[in-house]
Amino acid sequence: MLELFAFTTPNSLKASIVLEELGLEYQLIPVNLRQGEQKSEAFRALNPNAKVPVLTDRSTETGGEDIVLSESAAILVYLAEKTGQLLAKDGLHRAKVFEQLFFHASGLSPAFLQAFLVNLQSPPQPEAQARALSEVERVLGVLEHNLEQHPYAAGETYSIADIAHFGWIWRHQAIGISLAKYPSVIRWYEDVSARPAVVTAINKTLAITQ
Ligand SMILES: N[C@@H](CCC(=O)N[C@@H](CS)C(=O)NCC(=O)O)C(=O)O
Repeated sequence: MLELFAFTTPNSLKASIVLEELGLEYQLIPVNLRQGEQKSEAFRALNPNAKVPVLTDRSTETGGEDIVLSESAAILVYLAEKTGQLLAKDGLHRAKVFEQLFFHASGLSPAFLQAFLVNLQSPPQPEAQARALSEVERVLGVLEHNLEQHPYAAGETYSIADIAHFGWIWRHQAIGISLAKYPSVIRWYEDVSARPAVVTAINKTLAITQ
């Protein structure tokens, strides 16, 4: 049995999308970040870093050992490998997926998070906002260049790399970014948004706070 501890956030959405794409049954367990539930002792026992998402896998196929996993990229890789989908077993495509996942975790995700946090500051910090947005624009430019070459983030086929990027780009309006300058990103974003699994995951993620 799979459990996903999540909230209405970009990183949670990634985990929900991969579960829906793979057709896996899971229980969605809300962790209310606004009420600080991520800092509770019970949640810290699952993830000492006190952040969502967290996945637990209590499947019999894990040999009786419970798997508890944090970090959205690690969750994507774990579930892709568990099912043999959305990540090539070897070769160049696998390397390209990892290239995108590391770019995501070290570049795109921190840039979006920083811009999101700076936007929440009161009083507003225009200089910090401009600096954060310029880094978001830079990483979007990198993604645009990538998506000009092929339909998906890691090449010709949809993979967990697309799911990783989509999680944050889904929230571009919340940080005041327009995608208008990035036509290939728009083409890709519309394509991924229309996938039934992505629609379901977004609805479930939004429903946590509705
Ligand atoms: N690198 C982590 C980041 C996780 C993360 O930043 N989660 C945010 C929500 S998107 C969170 O739980 N924030 C609560 C907090 O920082 O107190 C991942 O990819 O899973």
